[in-house]
Amino acid sequence: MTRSSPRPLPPAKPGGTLRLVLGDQLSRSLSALDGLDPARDTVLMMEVRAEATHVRHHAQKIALFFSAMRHFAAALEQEGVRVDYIRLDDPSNTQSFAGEITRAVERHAPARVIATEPGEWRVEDALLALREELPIPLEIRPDSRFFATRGDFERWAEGRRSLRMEFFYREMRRAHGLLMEGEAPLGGRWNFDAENREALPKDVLAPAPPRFAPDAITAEVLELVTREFPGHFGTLEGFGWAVTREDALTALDHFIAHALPRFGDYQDAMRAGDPFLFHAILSPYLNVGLLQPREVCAAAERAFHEGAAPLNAVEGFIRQILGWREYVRGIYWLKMPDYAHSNHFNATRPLPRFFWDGQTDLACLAHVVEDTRAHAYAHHIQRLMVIGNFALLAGLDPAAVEEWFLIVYADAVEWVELPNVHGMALFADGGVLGSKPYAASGAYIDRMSDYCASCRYDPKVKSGPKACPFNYLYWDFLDRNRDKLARNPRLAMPYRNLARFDEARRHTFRTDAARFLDGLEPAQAGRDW
Ligand code: FAD
Ligand code: DLZ
Ligand code: SF4
Repeated sequence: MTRSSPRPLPPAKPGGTLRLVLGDQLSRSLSALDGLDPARDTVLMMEVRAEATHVRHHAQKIALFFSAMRHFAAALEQEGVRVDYIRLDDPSNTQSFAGEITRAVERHAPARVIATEPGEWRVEDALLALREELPIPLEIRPDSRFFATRGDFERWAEGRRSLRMEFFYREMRRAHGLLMEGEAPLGGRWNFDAENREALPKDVLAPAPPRFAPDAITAEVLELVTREFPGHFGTLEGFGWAVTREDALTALDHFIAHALPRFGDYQDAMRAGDPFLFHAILSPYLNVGLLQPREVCAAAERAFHEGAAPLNAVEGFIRQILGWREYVRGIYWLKMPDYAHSNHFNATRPLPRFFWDGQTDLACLAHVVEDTRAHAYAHHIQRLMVIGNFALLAGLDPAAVEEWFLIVYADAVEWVELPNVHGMALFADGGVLGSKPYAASGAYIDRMSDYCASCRYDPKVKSGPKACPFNYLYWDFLDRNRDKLARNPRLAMPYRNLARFDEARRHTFRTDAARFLDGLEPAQAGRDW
């Protein structure tokens, strides 16, 4: 089979179609595979250094992509499909998509090339440039795995002053008939978020997430990644991601049976040393294509109708996929490439070193960086309200923060990472995606986690050496961005509270914040971790 015997594939019969499958397109239903003729066509899959190193991805992320790609190629071959699988260590590999597609066109002399829209603007730009160079047509098909096409989102967005997720989500519920009773939302409400904000009591234990022991293909990939990408962030120890569709389906069943029933209640909770809680841990599988959003939402809806999970959990979960996931993709393609360059707060501070080594005495940040290093995973509130919130309050450079998020999470593909970081966490887009920044003081983290119990800082103290840095950073953030935020009706309450502090108090916040921020050691560019 392709991945275990890297012999060159004999050229295809001339006149067939070369079909591209990229690393995040591992779905048998991929539009590039529609109409595949096994007798004449060749599927091209490429492990290339350019993709593995354009940012220095977490080692588990590279291993997940490569192993899932190799398993997908093997499954296609078992079906009798010709797969030209270019391995990273193939001596003739040019190590870029453009180089490998050009070589494959020379080798197989196809009549045309068919691709599916890539998940990143950068890759699509390169494909469009290559199309100008190739001697044969290159067709790029819409990605039909999403509920909404890029065109559907554009039509929804057209003429709207405000592009809020909630309204898009309602349209999607109607269009796809999920959790609907005729024209009305099931249970009489579109959104059960108000019931989904409980802190996690000590005695509530979360189910252990399923882990999948590496098989021979994965073991070979783990060796390759160890050898070829030393110094990338993160550990490969305990690698347990599903890399086949069968195992990804097992992970889905596990979530539906064991975690979904309490997903809603504890969606925002955090616990030291346990990043998984009642979360799905399905985003890497959805994003590489092993699972389809439609089947995941259908499984959750079925659990509700069978009485296995309550509506607040099921609606909350479906909203993440049918709502947020589709919505951020729509925003990404609507606004790129300019979107990535906005910087609403003119934030320029370099990334602190502790983002890589976790060495900080802010316990919440140390825990989330460690979870991230160990698992290439952290759940939504850890990303948004700990790391993202800190980056927002500290005025970190959005481009540096975005690169970090793209590197460290196994599920990070730019169409989903960028809007979440740039728009949701950093408000660097000035409010395209969110109606207000998710800025919060230490009180929020204290309420939703057990991190503060082991921290040298006190979330109840507002200034001085014992104060939780999130507290003075929060007030200083509001104070210094008054001109950009004070008129936002959703921030009326915090600005009223800020107004109650006299100038001396505000000065203390300012000086505490400056002292803290000046003391942050910046990460060294190009350093190995
Ligand atoms: P659950 O919490 O169980 O949610 C279920 C599913 O809903 C997820 O698998 C995911 O597919 C989807 N989902 C939930 N929230 C979002 C969201 N905001 N946007 C898009 N889909 C969502 N998600 C990624 O897939 N890749 C990223 O690179 C990524 N970066 C993020 C960066 C920041 C700063 C923030 C705040 C969020 C980011 N997210 C990203 C969204 C979300 O945090 C992850 O999808 C989620 O943590 C994945 O874990 P899970 O599968 O256990 O999700
Ligand atoms: C993330 C990733 C990595 C690490 N390596 C590859 C690769 O070698 N070959 C490939 O086809 N895809 C890879 N990917 C995923 C691509 O970067 C992905 O296709 C883009 O992020 C989306 O356009
Ligand atoms: Fe984080 Fe502040 Fe709590 Fe420490 S006290 S864990 S810094 S929120």
